[in-house]
Amino acid sequence: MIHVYYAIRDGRPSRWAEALGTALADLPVTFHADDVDPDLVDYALAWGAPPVPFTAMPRLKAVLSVGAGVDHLQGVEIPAHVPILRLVDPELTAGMVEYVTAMVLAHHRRLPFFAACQARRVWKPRSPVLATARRVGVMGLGELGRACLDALRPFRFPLSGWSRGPRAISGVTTHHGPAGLGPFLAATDILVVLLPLTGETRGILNADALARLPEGASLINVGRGPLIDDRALLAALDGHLDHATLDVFASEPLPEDHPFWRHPRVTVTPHIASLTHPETAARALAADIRRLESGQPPHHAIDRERGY
Ligand code: NDP
Ligand code: OXD
Repeated sequence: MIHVYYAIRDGRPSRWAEALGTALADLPVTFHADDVDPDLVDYALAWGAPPVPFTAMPRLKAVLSVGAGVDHLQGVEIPAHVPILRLVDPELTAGMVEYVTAMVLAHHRRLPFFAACQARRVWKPRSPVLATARRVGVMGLGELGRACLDALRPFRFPLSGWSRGPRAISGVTTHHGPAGLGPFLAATDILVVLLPLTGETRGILNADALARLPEGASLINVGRGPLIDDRALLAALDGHLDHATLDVFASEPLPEDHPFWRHPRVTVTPHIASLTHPETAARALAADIRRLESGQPPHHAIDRERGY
């Protein structure tokens, strides 16, 4: 028997039980939501600190993040031999592509500016910048960043990207590492932030980095809130930056008194850029469970040294 434990304090265990039951229908699987015997657990679904410590599960074969990011497990003790698997699901990718494409086009066509004009009943036509002159840069060239670049290609924006190591992507100017960051930012009019939150990326968009963005640039953060220094961003929005669309925040829910809520150059969405659907995510996670059960390495284990 394979024992899967829903090690998440809230959420919808019954949806996951059904979805995993379907995805692993040919295997003998028992799903536990509450009152699990830690001695039994083979696989734990995780989002944040678990109700029962992972270190108390002697048979644990993997911790499976129900999201693409694994920063929610920072500080959670997980034995070194237990792999941490993250979610790579075509539907999660599709959701992110929809959001990023919608927001890049909204920034390109200055929809936040026209919405502000409408609120004041002001008729202020502005000639749109040609797409071929609007440089879009994506920070993070992983599963999600690359898919967003693919979706943006038909609009004819000059595209660029930045990653940790070198990446070659057809039709995209790529930069990497600390040395590549300044030149990348300096040539970006619409910045899409799709980095994971790690020790290296926390606060990466500080005042110096934001100052590299050209006059009138805007940014869309769908990675994680602490990638950006909030105060530096607010200062930049009162200066050379045109707009920020923020889906993720250092503290979620965004506190009621946070200046982002009322800032005229900020659009807030409540961490909905792409949501996990248990029905499709279970298929993706089940694929790695199968691999582990048949003695093969999983496809989506993170590198614990790098943190993503
Ligand atoms: P991946 O792990 O596939 O890709 C991560 C990318 O970031 C890689 O290109 C990697 O570089 C780059 N990177 C990591 N560290 C650094 C660094 N120090 N310097 C430069 N580049 C770096 O992640 P995904 O694309 O699947 O997901 C990205 C993030 O999106 C998630 O971690 C999560 O935080 C966020 N997310 C947000 C959602 C939302 O609803 N807002 C939904 C889903 C995810 P390299 O290629 O060299 O390894
Ligand atoms: C994720 C998220 O990481 O929902 O999947 O943010």
